Amino acid sequence: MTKKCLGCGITLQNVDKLGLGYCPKDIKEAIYCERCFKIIHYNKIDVGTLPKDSSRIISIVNKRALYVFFLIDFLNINSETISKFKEITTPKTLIISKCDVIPKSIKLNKVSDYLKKEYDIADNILFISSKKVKNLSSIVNILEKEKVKTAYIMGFTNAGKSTLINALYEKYTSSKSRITTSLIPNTTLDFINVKINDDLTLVDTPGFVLDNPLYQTDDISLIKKMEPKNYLKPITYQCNKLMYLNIEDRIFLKINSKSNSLTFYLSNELNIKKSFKSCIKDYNLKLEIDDNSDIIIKGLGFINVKKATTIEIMLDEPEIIEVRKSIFGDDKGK
Ligand SMILES: Nc1nc2c(ncn2[C@@H]2O[C@H](COP(=O)(O)OP(=O)(O)OP(=O)(O)O)[C@@H](O)[C@H]2O)c(=O)[nH]1
Ligand SMILES: [Mg+2]
Repeated sequence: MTKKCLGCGITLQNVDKLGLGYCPKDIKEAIYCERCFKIIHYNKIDVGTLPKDSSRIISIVNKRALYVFFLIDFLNINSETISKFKEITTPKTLIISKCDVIPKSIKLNKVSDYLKKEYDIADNILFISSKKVKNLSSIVNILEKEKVKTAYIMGFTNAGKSTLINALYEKYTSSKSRITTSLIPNTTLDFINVKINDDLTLVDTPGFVLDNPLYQTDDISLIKKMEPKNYLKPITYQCNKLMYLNIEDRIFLKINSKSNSLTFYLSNELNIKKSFKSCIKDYNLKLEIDDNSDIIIKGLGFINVKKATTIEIMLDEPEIIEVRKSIFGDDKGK
């Protein structure tokens, strides 16, 4: 009989030391694989994860699930994450996770209206924080209303799916659930059923991977910086003449615009430098921006640009950039 790891859902094995699911103990006694043990205790891994076949996960869920909660964290709202949400054909709710990092001045109902309109979403949208245990009961209210006994929790890696399941488990059973959570991409490796009570089972699922080289890196220190830990403190740069901004010496912007302002909604830990002299020669992307638009950097966040202008950008992965009408509408959602 096979036994699965409590932390990541992978089948445990004690044959292949370098393979997923390896545990040095007798499998009968084991609870976690070695990879989960290392993530939990040392926050590190040395076993690569499987490339995630997102169409397989979606087709399984579309066949099996009666209800899906799809998590997207506030800084990761973009066409790629929303289009995955739309591939789910069962009844579903979009959950904007980690709302504890959204600045208080932003009106969530306005963001919700914007998402419905701009991304053409007809489903429920909830804002939750598993860390601060905010709004979690609304998830259960939906399940009770819809009379659903099993719900799948889906989304991109690091959206907070496993943290949400652990938080709900704790809230409803007063004991700890022990699914492994971490910033390491693809912490959860397979489906995990978590019985909350006789009427409710939640199913954790492996996260999708953004088509973003910043995420497909072994450089966990960059991923740690990308992840906001507290309220975002948006930084505004007033632009009156040719100005250059660069994020972490990886993304370079050239802004040639008078009386414009750019506000960065990124993790506070990312380093942004401003200068009036370019430190690079060429730019590989030229964006024509309309009044009050957001430049999205997939996986990182976005930059709100007040006035129409042309912005040149240099980065190794131009495909992670997209432009949308400001998520705050005309009044910054305030
Ligand atoms: N600020 C904040 N951070 C959160 C919240 N929920 C999860 N996180 C953090 O986000 C990171 C990823 O959380 P996980 O629950 O492992 O994410 P996941 O979606 O299960 O990721 P995969 O298993 O890789 O698909 C962890 O560092 C969590 O502590 C939240 O509500 N607020
Ligand atoms: Mg997980």
